[in-house]
Amino acid sequence: MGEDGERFDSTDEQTELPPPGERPIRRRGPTVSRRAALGMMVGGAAVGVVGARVGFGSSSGGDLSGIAGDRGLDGAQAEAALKTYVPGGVFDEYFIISSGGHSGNLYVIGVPSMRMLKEIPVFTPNAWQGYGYGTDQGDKVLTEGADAAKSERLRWGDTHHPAISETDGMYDGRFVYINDRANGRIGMVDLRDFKTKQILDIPNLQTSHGGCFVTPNSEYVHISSMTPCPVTESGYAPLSRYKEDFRGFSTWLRIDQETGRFVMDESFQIELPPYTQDLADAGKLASFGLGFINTYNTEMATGGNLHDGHSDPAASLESSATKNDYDLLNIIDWQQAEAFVKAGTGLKTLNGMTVIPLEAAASEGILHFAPEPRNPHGVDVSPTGDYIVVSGKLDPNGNVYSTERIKEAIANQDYEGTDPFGVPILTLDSVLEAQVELGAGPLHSQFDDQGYAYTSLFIDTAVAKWSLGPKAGHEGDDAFKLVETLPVQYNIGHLVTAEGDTVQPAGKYLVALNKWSIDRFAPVGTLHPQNFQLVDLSGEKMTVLLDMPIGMGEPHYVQMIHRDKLTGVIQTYEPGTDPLTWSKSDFAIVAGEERVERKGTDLHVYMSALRSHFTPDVIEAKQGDTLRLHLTNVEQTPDATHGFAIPAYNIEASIDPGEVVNIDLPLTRPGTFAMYCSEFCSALHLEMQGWLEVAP
Ligand code: RUQ
Ligand code: CUA
Repeated sequence: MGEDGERFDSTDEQTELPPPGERPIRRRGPTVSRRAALGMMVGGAAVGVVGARVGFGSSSGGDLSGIAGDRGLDGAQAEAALKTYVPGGVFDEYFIISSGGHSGNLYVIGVPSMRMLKEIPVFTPNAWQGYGYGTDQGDKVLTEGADAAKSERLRWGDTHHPAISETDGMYDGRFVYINDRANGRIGMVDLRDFKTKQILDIPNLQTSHGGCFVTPNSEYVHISSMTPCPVTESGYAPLSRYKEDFRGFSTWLRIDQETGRFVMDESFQIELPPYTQDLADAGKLASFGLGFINTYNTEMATGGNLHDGHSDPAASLESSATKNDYDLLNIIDWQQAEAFVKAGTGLKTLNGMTVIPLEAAASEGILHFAPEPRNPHGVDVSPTGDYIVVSGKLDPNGNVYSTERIKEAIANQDYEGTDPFGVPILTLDSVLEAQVELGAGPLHSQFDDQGYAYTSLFIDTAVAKWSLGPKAGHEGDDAFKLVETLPVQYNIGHLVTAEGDTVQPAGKYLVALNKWSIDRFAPVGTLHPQNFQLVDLSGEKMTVLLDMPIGMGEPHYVQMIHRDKLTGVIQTYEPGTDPLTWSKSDFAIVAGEERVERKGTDLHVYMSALRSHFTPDVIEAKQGDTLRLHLTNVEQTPDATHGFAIPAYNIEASIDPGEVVNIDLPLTRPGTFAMYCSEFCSALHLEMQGWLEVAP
């Protein structure tokens, strides 16, 4: 593992690369032919590493520029190929942890190669990893995280906003949290083994869109409601009582620093008005202790555009939720909230959650509002925490709020009044520092290490690069200025820069998360994949390097973490480990301890898996028994994972080296059923099979 990325750095001084589409290549000095330019570019780049222009020919005997020419690649494309190719055995410099949208899962992708490394099952069963197919790990996590009233067998989610745990405002590579936009849930994945350990169905949240973030020292993971829900006892309230009976919630889940799990008796919610809460972000450094949530539909529209057979477009939710010129940015002081909860008075309990009532949030300085241009989408805090960028689908500006001004305005009670629920609204003038016209449909912003922000423009289908202000090193004319706009393909939603949500982003790479791909890939039916586009930020101008199709679900947000941060990743479990608890399983065995114990109708089978056999490989049971299978992979060789399937009973497990898996299986129908190892583990993998006899 090594110097990938550096080797072909575009800071190479001999070349000046044109944006794609501008030909031929121009160099400082005399114009040269495309092939010659490419040859020199490659040779020049090699100098930095090997110190001489030796050993950089083509292994097949041709010259590299010839290969590029034969493949029809121009200089810029060949350079992009060199900048993104990562040889086998060399590791990518960054990892993207991506939401998976309707797949309900997370993806891990290498940068700059844009190779898919892993799918992590979270809300959706996954046969490969045996998640949700009869094992305690998958079944327990999925069942505990599914509201029984909804459905015990809730087997899908819509993942939107991953949040990596942080220490001192930097990703620390310990845990990642991911919300389920559809069902108001949150999942926790341990980045030691990249497995989901906990799913929480959050009380009082029906849905949750973009409100997921971790505070700078992983004190809390935050998740807010999207659509408000009724807070009546039955859970029902007519829409005519929307204002009275519906509420939103900002949820602060305390993180156990050892396990990454949610500590419910130290978690709380802040009751919010029945607006629609959207994106959110944590304050950091200058704004540490604050949280920001965008809202729209402060009109409290509920729709209803069809009456007695007549449609009334003006009454649609869409038009009635876009009437106000301004919506309201929620500014939450979570330390104040924490202190209020600790004091213990004036709280209420709602469905098991400690809740700070709206009136208390308003009167105790826990919640303030600031006007924001109507129907905003993204809210993003700059690396130093000094600027809060709000962008709105219907407003062409990046709206920059200043932390300093917000604090002053709160101290001076610079209010223009209150909302209908008594929450003080700060005057816009007192808190807004700048508006930067960026283009049509600004959604989300990310940051680099040079004081620039990058904002996605959905309608313009572009990335806008612009400078922040003095607190980010840009003074006078240099401040708050649009610098460059890069077209992307097509209709970008989110975007991410390397370590972009931390106090020290790396810049370097940006990935545009495009909703549409249209003509970028061969058609594969009516629904095209999304398009992740890797953008090089290291040169003078932004350049698109590579397209990556995402053909499973629709990702929303992603985060990009340096590989060096993932220090805790294990290769094998300690012998006999239960991955859910990280402790030694009560059911662990070592080779030689395999046995069958009958306790009434419970048939306990302690089974080992070792290349290339299960012991025992025949299980004799009776109909009516419950098979309690305790399966230990007794290997310690990395990657020596075995599978275990009893297809007739819908069982599929994956047992990693050192892992113990438990399967509880009521044997309801008789038969003699094949069981087999479902992971190609060895030359005699196909011999790794056995029988389950269930006598009538
Ligand atoms: S939101 S495309 Cu689902 Cu994160 Cu803005
Ligand atoms: Cu064990 Cu295949």
